[in-house]
Amino acid sequence: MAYDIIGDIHGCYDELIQLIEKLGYRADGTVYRHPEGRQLAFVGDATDRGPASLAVLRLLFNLQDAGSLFYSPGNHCSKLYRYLRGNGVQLTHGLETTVNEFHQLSTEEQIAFRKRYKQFYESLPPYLELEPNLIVAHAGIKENMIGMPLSGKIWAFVLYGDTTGTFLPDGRPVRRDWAASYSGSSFIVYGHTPTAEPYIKNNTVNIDTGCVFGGKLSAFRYPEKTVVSVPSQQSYQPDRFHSFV
Ligand SMILES: [Mn+2]
Repeated sequence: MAYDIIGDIHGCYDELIQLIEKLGYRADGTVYRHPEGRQLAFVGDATDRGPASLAVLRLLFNLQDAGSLFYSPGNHCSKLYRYLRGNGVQLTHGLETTVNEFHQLSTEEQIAFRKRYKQFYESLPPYLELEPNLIVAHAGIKENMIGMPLSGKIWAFVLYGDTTGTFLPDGRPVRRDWAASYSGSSFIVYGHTPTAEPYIKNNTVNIDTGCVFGGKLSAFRYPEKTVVSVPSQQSYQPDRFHSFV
């Protein structure tokens, strides 16, 4: 199977549709299909910060209903899930934009959306094994975690990455570059940390090119190992981009 693995969308619905169409997919009812049978996959963080998080989710729900959703959950997906379950989470880091959209729905629509999102999230595996040697995990994964019994440690790594437990002055966690010491044979596609260009290192690629911060939305094509991008329509925030070198 051939895949187009899309990076962190964060509510950038227009850019998502442009990218899907640029990749050669065509609308078919409520989903998009590729004439050559390629499949869309996602590294997660579909929502928050951007202008149209619920529209992005509705497309993902449609793909799930059609039996063709390949989506690895991210930290923003987890936080929205906890919010919709009624857990006390802070409306910060972009969650407030998604919640604001949610509150514009009618009461009936809110009830239906809450139920549908819970169904969506609870069916997601922590990471995808698309092919025996192709893994998609939101913030990455260590070689010794692949195929192991699921644990809180594995969930924390795939959602939040290799964090040190310390924080930058602006509140963002300090992250280790786990890919720099990765030596596994599985090719790993991940996102979570925006970089100006896809960061390719040791059989891994970070495909989060910061669309919601004015970068671009990118897809990694497998098995070609090429990148297709569309420019962002959001305002450019250069301080949000990370450099691994
Ligand atoms: Mn993330």
